[in-house]
Amino acid sequence: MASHMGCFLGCVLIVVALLQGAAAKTHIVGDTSGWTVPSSSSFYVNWAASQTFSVDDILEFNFQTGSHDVAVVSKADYTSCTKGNPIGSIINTGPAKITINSTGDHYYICTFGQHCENNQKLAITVGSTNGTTPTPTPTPTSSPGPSSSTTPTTPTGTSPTSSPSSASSLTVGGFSFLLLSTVIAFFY
Ligand SMILES: [Cu+2]
Repeated sequence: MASHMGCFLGCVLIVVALLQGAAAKTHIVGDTSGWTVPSSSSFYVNWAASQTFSVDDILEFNFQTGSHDVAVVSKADYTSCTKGNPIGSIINTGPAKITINSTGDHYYICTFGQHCENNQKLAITVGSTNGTTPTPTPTPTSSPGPSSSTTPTTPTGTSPTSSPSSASSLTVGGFSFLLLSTVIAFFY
């Protein structure tokens, strides 16, 4: 009985961790400073370093329409502040919200005047969807007896590194829901 309860609690914790991992976050670029020519050359570098980006997260560039814009560019164009080959169309209207749709490195610049040259440029690195989720370790230390129920090894431990798309996270979510349903059905 107790072992079933332990398994049940473990599964609930796993599902909660999965749901937290799947939740998309909104990152306010530059926080309260917004998207502007920064006072320090390392401002957006430091800001990006303070964030953990995942697929499906949203970048919110806050700026006044007509004062700045947002262009997605290649690494080379980011480095050289080349404004002629944006990837997709330049976003002219603030605030601009961009959904991160792939892992890897992404680069954004402002094409106004010398803004990019003056460090209004952003580079981010996006990890896998549920890679760096701080999972609460399901170890009920207070439970009596030997923990015979070392909960089933989470199928998410080895995350789908091949294609961590939103579809795969949905699949994992669906699987964990099935798992939870099975445990509940078994328990009652
Ligand atoms: Cu600008």
